[in-house]
Amino acid sequence: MSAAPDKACAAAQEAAPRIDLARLLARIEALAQVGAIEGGGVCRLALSDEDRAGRDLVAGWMRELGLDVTIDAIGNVVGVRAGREALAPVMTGSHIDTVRTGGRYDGNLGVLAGLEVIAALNDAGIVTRRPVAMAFFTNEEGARFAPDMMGSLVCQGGLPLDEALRTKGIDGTTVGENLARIGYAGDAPVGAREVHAFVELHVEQGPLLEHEGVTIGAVTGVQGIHWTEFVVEGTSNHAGTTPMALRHDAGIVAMQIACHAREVARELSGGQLATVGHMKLTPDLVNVIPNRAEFTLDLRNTDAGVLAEAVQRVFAFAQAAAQAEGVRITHRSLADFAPVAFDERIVSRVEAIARQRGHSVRRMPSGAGHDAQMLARMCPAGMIFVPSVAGLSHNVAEYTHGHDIEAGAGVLLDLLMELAG
Ligand code: HGY
Ligand code: MN
Ligand code: MN
Repeated sequence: MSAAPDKACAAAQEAAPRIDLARLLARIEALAQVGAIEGGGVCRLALSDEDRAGRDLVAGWMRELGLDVTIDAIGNVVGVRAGREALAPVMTGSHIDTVRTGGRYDGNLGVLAGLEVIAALNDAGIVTRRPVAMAFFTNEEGARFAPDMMGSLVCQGGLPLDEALRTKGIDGTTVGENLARIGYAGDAPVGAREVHAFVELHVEQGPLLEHEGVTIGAVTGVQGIHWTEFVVEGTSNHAGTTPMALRHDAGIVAMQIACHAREVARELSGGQLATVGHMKLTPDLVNVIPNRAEFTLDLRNTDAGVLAEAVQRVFAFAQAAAQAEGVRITHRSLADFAPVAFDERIVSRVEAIARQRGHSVRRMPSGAGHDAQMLARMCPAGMIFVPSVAGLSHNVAEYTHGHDIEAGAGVLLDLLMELAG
């Protein structure tokens, strides 16, 4: 009886897996048609009909590739490719929900590159020792339902499922209602799955890599994120008959706080960031002093101490400004995440593999929040960045060159294979 080919021989027969860029770009293009908006961007707010359509498309691709697909109670969708041994999987993934003026790469690239890695392993007939999983998490953006990274946060145990399901969005409906409405209130328990390691490929969404001409970012961590919703209540009155000294103008206090937040960001060291992205005045009419102002404040910093100081200074100013104008101010936290450091073993492997593949690489923190920062609470996690043209994101003109996508997906492939043995 001829000797069975030994492992080395069998291994030699397996072609080395490779990223098929055309296939990956075709999927990016196809997904970008779901919720497509003027200018080449995408609007797929979490749990919207467009999000459902995107989910159906990607989950269909996952099943076509033979993955065992499960949907958990917060709507996270995970596909697992079996390994030789029934061990905790190595996972990759990101999100496919977008902001209202989203691009086609934010989140989507990480999910579809994960899918491409699965396809490459299938094509090469490779069976890794550990299972390889790929996922898309619910409501990473937090633009409709706060906080951001909601699905991965619930999965990790940082936000109770029932609290997440009760969360009201900017349109007054809840996460639970919408999850059921789009048919993604899954029956798999949240957070039941052990994960051996997690790696997320994502566009940088900032200007650094392009500015320095570097192809790969070995992401060291994610900066702290602090979101607050303020409501200011004053007295509506006639714009033409009310003397300035007698006003209780909710709108001007909101605007003073927004301007002060920018001043604090300028004065503080360490790259403090401040953004007022949403502001709504009531009754929102040209000749009526607003009696209500609602606005959000997004404060971020890689340094937790400086971030805390920024919060303290803006909040103190807000109280004083409200008192001076004789209006009432209340606030509620929408998100409060400390800075996260990724696992040095993952960061250094991203660096080394990028170099082995002949790419320039640099270490850098992430300005944006990502699902990887939540997975980092439960397993070794890290991220791979690729350049964003003109540093644009959360903008329909968001773009990343094909050769950079291929580079990032190649590093992801090698790292996942290494981690999965
Ligand atoms: O806001 C963020 O950083 C992310 O886009 N959710
Ligand atoms: Mn993202
Ligand atoms: Mn985003």
